[in-house]
Amino acid sequence: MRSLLRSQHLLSQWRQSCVRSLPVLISGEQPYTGAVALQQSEISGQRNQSAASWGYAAAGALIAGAAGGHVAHAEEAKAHVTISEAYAQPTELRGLPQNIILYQYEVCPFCCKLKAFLDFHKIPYRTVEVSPLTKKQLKWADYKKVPVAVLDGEAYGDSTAIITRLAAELKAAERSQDTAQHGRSSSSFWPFGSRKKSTNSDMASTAVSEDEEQWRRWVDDRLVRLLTVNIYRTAGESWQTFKYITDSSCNFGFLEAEAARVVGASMMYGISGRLRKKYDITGDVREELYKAADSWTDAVGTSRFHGGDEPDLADIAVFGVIRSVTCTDTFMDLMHNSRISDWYEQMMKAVGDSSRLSAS
Ligand SMILES: N[C@@H](CCC(=O)N[C@@H](CS)C(=O)NCC(=O)O)C(=O)O
Repeated sequence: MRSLLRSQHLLSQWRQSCVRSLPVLISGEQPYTGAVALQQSEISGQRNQSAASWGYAAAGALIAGAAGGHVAHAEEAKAHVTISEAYAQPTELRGLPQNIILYQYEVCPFCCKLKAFLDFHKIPYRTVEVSPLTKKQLKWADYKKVPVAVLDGEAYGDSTAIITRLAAELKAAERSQDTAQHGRSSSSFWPFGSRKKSTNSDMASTAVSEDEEQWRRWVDDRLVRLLTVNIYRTAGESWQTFKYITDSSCNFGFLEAEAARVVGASMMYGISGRLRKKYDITGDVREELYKAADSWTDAVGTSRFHGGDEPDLADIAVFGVIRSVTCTDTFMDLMHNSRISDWYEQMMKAVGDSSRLSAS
């Protein structure tokens, strides 16, 4: 199987996914029913996602400063973005949202983690690409990090908390459907249209065990950080990362993109040592990443997924953040030098095509 993953076909598939990702602008549906009237051009329907990470915002702010940009936030009242405890089951369920708008950076690992969840469950969503320079798309909100998910008009922040909420909603909806359909086959249930998996396996995939939660924490506390220090490890890799970041966003003009590459890549390379210290990553960062990937592979064991026959939330989290760096040397090295590639390939197949809505 590993040799299959390393075949030319898959390598070229990964590479192709790196050049297919520029934004497609879509319909003018209003994503947020509160204070914001969003411009059509801000809603994007990108079908593909991949690549890099956190330095995005830091560099964006720096470039805005370097270019003399001034981020002016209006004084008007901000709409509240709810940040729940990341792993706590929501106390109140509102029903599966029919309209999901994701405010995101295309390549942010936390956003990619959330998109992996939505893609796997075939939950349709639209995206709004946030400008790291001005954050103007989030000026209505009292929380400025991405992702922010607007679920039927209510705004939520923190990728893990949003996934926890949606997984609980999904489970509750499936349970009530099972009850309603008692005595009949429930395999046709899916509130969002075409569905490729059966209800029972989906319920299993949203069950939360202690082990699953531990690995989800590991993704946020360790894996994302390891990926971050790796994609800025050398000057060349830092440049590669920023090139992908700017190519993936519709919010960089030509000069801004050039400035972001030069300033952002140098800055992130310059502070990569400090980041390692801050994240307590000692030793060779690539080796540490391979070790982390192998420890995950060991946790998956002989099953197809950590969740067994179906991915669980830990599988989805690990997959989502790794997919965010698809276009980097870090990704290719990771696939070649750790034992994670078989699992990753299974995840690619399980998640399938994106459920992001394209132009209507
Ligand atoms: N715990 C949050 C972390 C989100 C986060 O740090 N996002 C970064 C982008 S990768 C961000 O928005 N940083 C602040 C900024 O851009 O100003 C989550 O899981 O959603």
